[in-house]
Amino acid sequence: MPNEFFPNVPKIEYEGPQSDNPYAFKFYDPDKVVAGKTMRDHMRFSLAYWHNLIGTGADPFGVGVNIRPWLSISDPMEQARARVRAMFEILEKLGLPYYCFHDRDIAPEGSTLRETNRNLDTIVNLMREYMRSSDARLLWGTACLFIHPRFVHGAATSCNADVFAYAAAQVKKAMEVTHELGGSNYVFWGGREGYDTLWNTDMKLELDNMARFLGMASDYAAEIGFSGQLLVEPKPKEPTTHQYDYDVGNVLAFLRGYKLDDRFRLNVEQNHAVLAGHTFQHEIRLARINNMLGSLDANQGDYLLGWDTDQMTTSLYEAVMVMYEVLQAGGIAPGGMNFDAKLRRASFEPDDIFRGHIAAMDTYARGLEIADRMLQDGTLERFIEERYSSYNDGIGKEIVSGKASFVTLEQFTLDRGPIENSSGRREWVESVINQFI
Ligand code: XUL
Ligand code: CO
Repeated sequence: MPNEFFPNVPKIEYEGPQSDNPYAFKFYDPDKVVAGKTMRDHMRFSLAYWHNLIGTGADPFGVGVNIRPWLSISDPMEQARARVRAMFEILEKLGLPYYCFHDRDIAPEGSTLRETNRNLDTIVNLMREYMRSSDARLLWGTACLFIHPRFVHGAATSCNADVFAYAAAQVKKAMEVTHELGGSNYVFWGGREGYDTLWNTDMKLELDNMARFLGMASDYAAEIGFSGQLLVEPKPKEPTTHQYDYDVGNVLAFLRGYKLDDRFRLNVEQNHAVLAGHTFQHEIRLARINNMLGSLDANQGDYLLGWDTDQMTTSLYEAVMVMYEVLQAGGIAPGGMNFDAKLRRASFEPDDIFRGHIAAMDTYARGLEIADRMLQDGTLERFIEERYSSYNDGIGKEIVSGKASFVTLEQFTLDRGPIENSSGRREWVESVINQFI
């Protein structure tokens, strides 16, 4: 077990709800079987490289505060190597089975793309070395198309064709290294794909180009034999005023409109759902019923702040919503639950990385057990079935089987008496959930 950067943190074990050990799981018991699968296999938890190995805790009002010994190494490649060591120490100590990264998180840019790719290869080889003696696997890779100044106007939706070309070349390489590391998925988050004002924007060209870009990417994935899922991650705003991949509904329509929907699925994130004015449950449900649910960025936004706070999930209610949908989807694999989450700025000690992940892992573990009990009991599902039972026979059956038309529906209705409705019983339904919690 590596023990270089977090000497005070032991391997985190399950100790049960009575434990007061901050470095122990209270509810996440990886080998415990729930609904026919171990908790480990249900959750497929993943570490986000950027928040944990790169994040400094800087915000628009203040400098970085995080104590991260590896960040003080001045040689960029040496620092990149140290970050890999720190990551594997975190993964092993937490027993996290997966990790995710952006290409530029793991290795620094050189002066040309060729030099940058060389740096990337060096670090990817090092990661492959570590993976030989670790159980941790790559959940997904992605490309950072938003930090460097060249992406000031976006990447695939930039007004500058040279930038489109650069982004394509960068994603080509990012897909190759994801494939080399055995990644299960590849993610497209449209970093700056959007606009600040329509008064300077050719929206039609930008959207067409974004579709062209995704089309080329999926062609290239096939060319190199990458059989993992390709995932688009919706987000409505930040950093642009309007991001094109607004929410699940919007991405779904976009992919269908450009005939890309059979090649992509969705990576759905709680905080992005909230920014779009939806619950996470809404976004997961919409993806699920359209067979587009690919993976989850498992975090939590602050309901009082209007930006992407990317917090560790500690709300049990949120976790129940998530696991209720995931169980009904038949699981999240080959996706996973990636902690695209950072610690609050005031939680700056290295050990907070562990406390934060333990908190979130325990929250989802409880969510899983509660959702499983709810589904086994079936009270809510029976209520829903009964609520829509008018579509099981008579005129309802004619409607859903496609036999009805406006003419037959008029004939059915013209001489009928008043219609009777039943209560939706929202308060009772929500109280049933509380009984399980
Ligand atoms: C940004 C965000 C990204 C993606 C990966 O809000 O969620 O970190 O998950 O690019
Ligand atoms: Co995300």
